[in-house]
Amino acid sequence: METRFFNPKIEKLSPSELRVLQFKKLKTVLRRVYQKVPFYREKLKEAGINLSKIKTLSDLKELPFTTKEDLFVDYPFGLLAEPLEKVVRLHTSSGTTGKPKAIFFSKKDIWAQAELIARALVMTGSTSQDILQNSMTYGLFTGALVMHYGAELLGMLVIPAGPGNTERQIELMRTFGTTCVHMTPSYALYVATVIQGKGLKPGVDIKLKRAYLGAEPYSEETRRKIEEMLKVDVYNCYGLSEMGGPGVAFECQFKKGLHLWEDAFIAEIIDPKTGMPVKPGEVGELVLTTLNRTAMPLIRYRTRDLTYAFEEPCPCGRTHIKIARIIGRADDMFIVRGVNIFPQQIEAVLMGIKGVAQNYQIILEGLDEMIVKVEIDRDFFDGRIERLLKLRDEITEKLKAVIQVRPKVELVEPGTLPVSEGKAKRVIDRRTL
Ligand code: DLL
Repeated sequence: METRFFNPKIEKLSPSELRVLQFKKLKTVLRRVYQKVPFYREKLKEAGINLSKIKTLSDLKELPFTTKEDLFVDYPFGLLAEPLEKVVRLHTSSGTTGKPKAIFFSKKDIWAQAELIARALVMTGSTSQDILQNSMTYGLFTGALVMHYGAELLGMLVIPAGPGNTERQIELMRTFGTTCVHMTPSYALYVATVIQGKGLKPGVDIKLKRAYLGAEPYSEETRRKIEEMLKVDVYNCYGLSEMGGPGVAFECQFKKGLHLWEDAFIAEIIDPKTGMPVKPGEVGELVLTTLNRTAMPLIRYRTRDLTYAFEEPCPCGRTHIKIARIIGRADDMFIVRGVNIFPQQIEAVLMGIKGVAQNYQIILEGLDEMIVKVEIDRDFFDGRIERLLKLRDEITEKLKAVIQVRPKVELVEPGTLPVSEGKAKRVIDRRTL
């Protein structure tokens, strides 16, 4: 694939030029939050920070973190750095506290994020001739609207399908010749299964070229499965509402790590326990500072997402740092019999096993029991019980080898487990511990 750029000047800045740009923007952001956001003024004062002492980018690590809890301190408007008349949009994202996080956008924020998306779409080979079926949820969730604006900025034809009603999704794909879709990976697996079940031929009846999948973690095995089933290139798209939604980091054509736009964010990877930077290439929590956002800038925001950075330059020519696909969220990790487990480890094992269909669920019960319910291909339910038992044993042993805990594996027919159109809920914890 030929490498094209939406904003070549910025995308190809040399690493040293990028650092200069970041530092210049950082100074402006710090000055703004100090003047305009009482919460940050107090926080910086409390930490004894004198902004004139911030002389290089590495001084950033002297500044205090912003946490999800901080978003609720002067809820909902307390972190605004612009007067309300300059704020044009609200998005929310469910928090751990029950109240949703309220994230505000100025006009500038909306178009700045749209540009990050447009860059990413071009980076993966899309052009204004492509037709994007946007099957994320429209509404308070950033997923659909933010992508929508980015795709329109590039000039794509956007079909604002929203999620669900899979029959209609397929109908839209066939009628309008959809070439790209944007959805969650769990929904993409489901749609792929329905397309297969109808006997439709990808490439013939359905002309998809690219699937932009994000909003929840997924494994390389899931990517491969969707690519095979739909005959598409799957690109991973990462983002979070607090940073403007999707488009914070995105895979290029080489699919080896996600470029994180460093003219828009400063990324740090820290040890979640100590708050100190990890060694290059080590896994840690991603911490982001916004450089462009005007309505609600955030300094050293702890995403709770675990990843690592790639050191080597990317053959696509973009200089912006690459992060690995999100390994898990610190919040999603669960502990069974003393072992730390991420749902994604289980997903990676399952999606690599022949016979496993698209859906699974993890149930934690009793004192510390772990049940993994797995949908498997329909032809396994043909009465040959030994074949079923063999598959069950294979799944159990492969899971045990990776997660160190032997789960109880239950095989179920395809279509039995709940399908999520938005983010999948993989773990149900009913333990009585
Ligand atoms: O999920 C924004 C988004 C929409 C990203 C559409 C990509 C596509 P939130 O609802 O605020 O925003 O949830 C953010 O979702 O901190 C991650 O834990 C997780 N997440 C998002 N993208 C990915 C991804 C949107 N590609 C939270 N891989 C983040 C893994 C992801 N996890």
